[in-house]
Amino acid sequence: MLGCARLCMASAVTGFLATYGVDEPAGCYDDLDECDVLIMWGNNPAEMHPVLFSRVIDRRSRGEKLTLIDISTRRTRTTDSCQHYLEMKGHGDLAIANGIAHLLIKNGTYNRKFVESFCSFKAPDDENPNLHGKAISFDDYKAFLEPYTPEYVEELSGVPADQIRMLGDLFGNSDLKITSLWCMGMNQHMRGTAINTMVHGIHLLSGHFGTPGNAPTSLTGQPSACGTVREVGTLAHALPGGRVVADADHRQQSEDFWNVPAGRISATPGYHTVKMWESFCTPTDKGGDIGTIWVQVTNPGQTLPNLNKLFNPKGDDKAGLEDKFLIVSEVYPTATTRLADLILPSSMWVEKNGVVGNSERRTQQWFKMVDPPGEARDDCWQTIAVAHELFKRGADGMKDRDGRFLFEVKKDGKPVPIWDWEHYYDVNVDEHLFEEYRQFTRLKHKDLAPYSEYVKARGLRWPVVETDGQWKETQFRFSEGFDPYVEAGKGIQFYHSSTKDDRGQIWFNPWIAPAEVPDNDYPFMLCTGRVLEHWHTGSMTRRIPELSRAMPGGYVEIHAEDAADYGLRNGDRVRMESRRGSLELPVWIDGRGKPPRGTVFIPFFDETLLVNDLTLDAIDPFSKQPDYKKSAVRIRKV
Ligand SMILES: Nc1nc2c(c(=O)[nH]1)N[C@H]1C(S)=C(S)[C@@H](COP(=O)(O)OP(=O)(O)OC[C@H]3O[C@@H](n4cnc5c(=O)[nH]c(N)nc54)[C@H](O)[C@@H]3O)O[C@H]1N2
Ligand SMILES: Nc1nc2c(c(=O)[nH]1)N[C@H]1C(S)=C(S)[C@@H](COP(=O)(O)OP(=O)(O)OC[C@H]3O[C@@H](n4cnc5c(=O)[nH]c(N)nc54)[C@H](O)[C@@H]3O)O[C@H]1N2
Ligand SMILES: [Mo]
Repeated sequence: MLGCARLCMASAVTGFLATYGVDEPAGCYDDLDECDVLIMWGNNPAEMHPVLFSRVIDRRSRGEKLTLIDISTRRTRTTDSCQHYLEMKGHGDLAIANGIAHLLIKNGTYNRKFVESFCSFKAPDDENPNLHGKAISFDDYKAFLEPYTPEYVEELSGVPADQIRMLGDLFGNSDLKITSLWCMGMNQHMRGTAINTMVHGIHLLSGHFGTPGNAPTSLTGQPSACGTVREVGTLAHALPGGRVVADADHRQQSEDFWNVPAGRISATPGYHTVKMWESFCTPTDKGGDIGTIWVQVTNPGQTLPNLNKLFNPKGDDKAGLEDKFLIVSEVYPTATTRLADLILPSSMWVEKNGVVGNSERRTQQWFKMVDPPGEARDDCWQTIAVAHELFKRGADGMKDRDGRFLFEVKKDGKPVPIWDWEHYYDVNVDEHLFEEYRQFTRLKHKDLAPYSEYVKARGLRWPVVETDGQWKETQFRFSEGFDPYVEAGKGIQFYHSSTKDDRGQIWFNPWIAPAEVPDNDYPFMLCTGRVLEHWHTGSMTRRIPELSRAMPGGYVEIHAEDAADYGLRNGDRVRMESRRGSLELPVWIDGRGKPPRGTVFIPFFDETLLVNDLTLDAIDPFSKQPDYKKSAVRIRKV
């Protein structure tokens, strides 16, 4: 079964694990109300997190002084609101982060007390590559950073040395409160884990951490990517509550909570998303050992990288795929339902109960508002109904330790036939699932309150701990006075530290070039992403007439001088070609976004113009997340 988290938040997860030993941000949205400086590291919140961004812009309208800095590979609507625009090349962020650390150390403006009390240093272990790398000393760290002078950083990143010095001065000023935000620019990155750790690292090194307004905050893309993916453990290697399948204790704890026989959970992690699809799209006799995939709430036929390799095999490679079976639960016809063998119509969010968890650790609950149309059914019901059908046929996997149906739910002591749609809403299935899951949350101090508290509170940030009969949420994790799990007198305590000494890890990682860079054959760098009007693949938003009229179809943004070189005017059609595929699109010069010379941008919402025919499927070695932001392409006028 598949969701899309690997394509979105995997590098953020590995970045948190490598830094703090536990996933998810320490800060919260209150930081946006408190900070003096807000740095966007290659994300475009004016379009992608517009509600949150308006909270920042409102402060300005009220006359508050706030410095906004956009570090980006192209001008966006976010740039328009920022005092500083630092235009970098792809992967320039690796050099910039090292440049800031270099200056903090060289100028003696790093926070020595914070570092000595709460941090250790790490570098990649080249002999035995692993997420936790190897310990290094402060002197090693200093030596590694030595080459990253502002001038060298300018050479690597394209950002002028003076602007690197400006960042160094800001981080070196302990009177300022600095919040960093990032999203896909840093996660969809061949060194996504590395750059995530490095931005955490400069906040730790400078001590801009753990007080309101001082926070390195990874924004989630999918509104519930924290809750329904990371916390509940739906990545292939994960189990709920921060557990992993590779750990025998974690498997046993999960088997106990679920009351399933010991040994039920396989010790071998499942395939990560890209590998899973490669296997599904490879004939069984050629090693493609996945025969069936059930897709819910994602549209991989449009959103996976390098689609041609997966879904449009040529000649011989096509044979042998006849026995593969694709099940898709969807609300609308999409690029993926077109590939499906079986389509299951699904209810949408307002048509069912739900619980989500957002970027700031806030868990929220809602009740169904309208009935689903026709034969559309809740995804959760579909899962339970299929599980019950398997149970009826005697499948062991659908039985618990006592031989009962895995998803048995009782009311007044009697099981309710929730697999029968007529009875699904006789009980609140969500509440039962939530209470079962709640037991899992304590291991990593991500404690949740009982379901009924969320009905009352409309959202609480974990850890939520009961004190004096009150369920209290946590604004700032690891920080004394806020986080109930920090021991008195500690100040800051990274209580899940990977080095088991309450310390966070400050990483050195070298700059490296992107997996594919422009050359004579493919002279342009292609970045892909989103627009305000559409949600990802546009399956929902393109059906809304106002949005569709405002942003009707795909296009390629190109710099005016590059356009002139190719004799292109606005609206002219071009053929964009990469080593993997080609696509014909209209050009947009000085449009919504403005890519610098030598780069182009294509949004991915238009299912008639699949930009993922062009994108590269290179992945980060630890997070396995693809880099959709850097593919080499060429342009032909048609
Ligand atoms: N309206 C709307 N809002 C959305 C979504 C939507 O589809 N529509 N999707 C949601 C989801 S799931 C997500 S993931 C977010 C995405 O939100 P964002 O990450 O803000 O948006 P993208 O358009 O994916 O990313 C574009 C940015 O990547 C940066 N970039 C390119 N290369 C690099 C690099 O090497 N390093 C760095 N640091 N940056 C680089 C560019 O500067 C560019 O601004 O938006 C969420 N919000
Ligand atoms: N080129 C390129 N590709 C990318 C990215 C990029 O930046 N560039 N970004 C990547 C990222 S960060 C993300 S998050 C992914 C997003 O990739 P996807 O998750 O594949 O994209 P969505 O359009 O959000 O797909 C969700 C689908 O679920 C359906 N749906 C909505 N509600 C329900 C429901 O309740 N039940 C069911 N069963 N279906 C429902 C919608 O109609 C929609 O088709 O794309 C990734 N792909
Ligand atoms: Mo995403």
